Amino acid sequence: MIRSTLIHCLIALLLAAATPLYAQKTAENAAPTAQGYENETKAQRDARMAWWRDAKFGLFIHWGVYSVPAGIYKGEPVKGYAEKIMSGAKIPMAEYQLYAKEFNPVKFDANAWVKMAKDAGMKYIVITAKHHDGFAMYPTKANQWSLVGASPWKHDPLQELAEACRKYGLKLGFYYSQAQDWHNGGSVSGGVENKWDPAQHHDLDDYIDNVAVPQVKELLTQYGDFPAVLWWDTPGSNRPNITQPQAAKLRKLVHELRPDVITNNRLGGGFMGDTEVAEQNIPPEGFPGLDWETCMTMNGTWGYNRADDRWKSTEVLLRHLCNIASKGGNFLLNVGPTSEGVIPEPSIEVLNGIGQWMKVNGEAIHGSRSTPFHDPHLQLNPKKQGKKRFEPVWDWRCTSKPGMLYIIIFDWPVTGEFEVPGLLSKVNRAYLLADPQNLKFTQGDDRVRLMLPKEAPDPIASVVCLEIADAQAKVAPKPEGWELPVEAESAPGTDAPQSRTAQDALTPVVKGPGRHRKLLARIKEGPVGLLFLGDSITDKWPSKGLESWVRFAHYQPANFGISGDRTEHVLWRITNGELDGIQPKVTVIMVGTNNIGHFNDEKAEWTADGIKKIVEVVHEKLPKTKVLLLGVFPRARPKVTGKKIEAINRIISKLGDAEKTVYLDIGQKFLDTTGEPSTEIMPDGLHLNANGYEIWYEAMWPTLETMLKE
Ligand code: FHN
Repeated sequence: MIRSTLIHCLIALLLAAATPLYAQKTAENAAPTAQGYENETKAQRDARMAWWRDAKFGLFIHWGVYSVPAGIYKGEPVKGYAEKIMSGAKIPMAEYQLYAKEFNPVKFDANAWVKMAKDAGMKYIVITAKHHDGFAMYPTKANQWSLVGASPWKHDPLQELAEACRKYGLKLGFYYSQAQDWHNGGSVSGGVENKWDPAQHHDLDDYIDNVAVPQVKELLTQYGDFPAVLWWDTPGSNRPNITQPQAAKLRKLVHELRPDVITNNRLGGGFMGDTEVAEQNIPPEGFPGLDWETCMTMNGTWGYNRADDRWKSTEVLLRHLCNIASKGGNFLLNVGPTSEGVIPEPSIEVLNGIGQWMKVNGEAIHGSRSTPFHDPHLQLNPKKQGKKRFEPVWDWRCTSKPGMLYIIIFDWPVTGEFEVPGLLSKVNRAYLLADPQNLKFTQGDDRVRLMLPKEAPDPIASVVCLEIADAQAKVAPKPEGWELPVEAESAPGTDAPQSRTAQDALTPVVKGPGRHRKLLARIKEGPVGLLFLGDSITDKWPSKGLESWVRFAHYQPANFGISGDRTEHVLWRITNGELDGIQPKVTVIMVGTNNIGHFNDEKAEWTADGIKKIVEVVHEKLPKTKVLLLGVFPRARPKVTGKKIEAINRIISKLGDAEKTVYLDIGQKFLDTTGEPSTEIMPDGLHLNANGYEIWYEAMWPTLETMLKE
């Protein structure tokens, strides 16, 4: 009793002391926090995104002075991506600068590069204007660490590429490493302070104001209608670097100078951007409802590495293209040119191969939208433990356009008969993209049976067009009990967890010391669209192996549940600014259980009061969020009577105002027929097991989904 009274006094003091501070912070943040596109209507956004959505296939180019060492330092191969050799080998700045003197790409031919991309069926190019080594691949006025300032090659390849792109009808985008900059005072891998050369020690704010801001301004204003895309990178992968106000300065530039530019979700500071990025992987279901892109290397590196010959085949990359398109995404496929300006031959061969296929079958990719079918074409490999248990099945994929389905068949049937299951729309006509003659087919029992020629028109992938009677295909519903695997299909090592799956986002990051700080860093890494705030109830759930969490993935979820936290702790954390700067659309609050458990003598009013304060502070700190407040759950260990929980929930239910706070009591679902907490789903009397979480999900998802979609 005395203890809880003391705690409440302490909270009151903390709140009183902290109020002016966070009020002031909120005011400071107000201007840069503006998303810029918040007033954009759906029609405006659709118009702005139209070319990108139709493009489907683009070329990523990682090119810079790192192509001089090309993965080798002092005669030894350096582990990791070749473009990051400076940090990989901790090369001092003065020494690294010498590479610039050798960077003389006399064989660079912008027209040839763009034509190569066009012939491959690519519709846009994104090139590194500045990577983490800070070297500007264009003549910047911000400093001398650029092509013109430090290399013998006084060119502006961005300008030359822009002209070539206009000539060949492609869009040009710029990659800009806005937070990491190992030369100019930006952050470095492993943390802002983790620099390896005293010459690197500058202030991050100074770097943002005097390098990043002027350079981004140059990039946005010096290239006419380009860039069409601004591709941010590494806002802080598990390391706190760019802050919300710093990121806001860059976001503001884009908004003011080129609001039409498409940006990805990697700026940091809680800014969502326009497109989701999946790096080196293909999410099982894509990001339904969102614009997304998989970027991928052709071998094991982005920048040129002379020793890397792990080239993926045309077949593999073409299947990726079809697979990504079938999930509604874009494929940004990378090349790493040499310091002479030559794109490695194996890359060219693959692009030629894909280009030949696209000439015949490009219609199935360009302008297409995702498959209407539910099957993600993945199979479980029971022998594999942990990650990547699911493997893609290379049987077929589907893309769509109004009134048309494109069935892309990888595994051509020897029988000549191919079945498309689950199609309810009437098929009017079937034909191959490679041959417009009508194909015979029958339709019935929710499926279409196609009679195909014995020989596949293409050894890798052949496309059958189905003209259907409905603009949007009608398909059979998801089978009962069907669950989507959470693992991505392929995810070779990357230091970039920004493309977070639900599993990534909801799994507690680390155990042991510093866990809370790291968890927070991960949340701040953003963007966060859906925040769960709680105690062990949220902290523990991912360890239950729930594959259904992927259902949240589309909403950029983050989990800030800390085992053992009581309402006081949660309140203390958020009052003291831990969540400042993130802008979830919805915050789900699940607290209170620990208060009723640990302090059985705590009055219901007190617990309710703590929860009420949490809701208030969340609204104050995260002004754009809506709150889904779940009623306190019942518990059997130690036993807390239903009456007390009812009393708390009766009070907090009044917080629901249907506008910014929705209150939902789902506690009844966790009781057995006698009204006691069910040991079936709460074996320890306190925490839900996998079934319990499914019940929890079913009970709260309809409300949460409505709030997310509002
Ligand atoms: O560290 C970089 C890496 O070098 C490369 O640029 C990729 C491309 O997506 N992005 C970063 C890692 O996420």
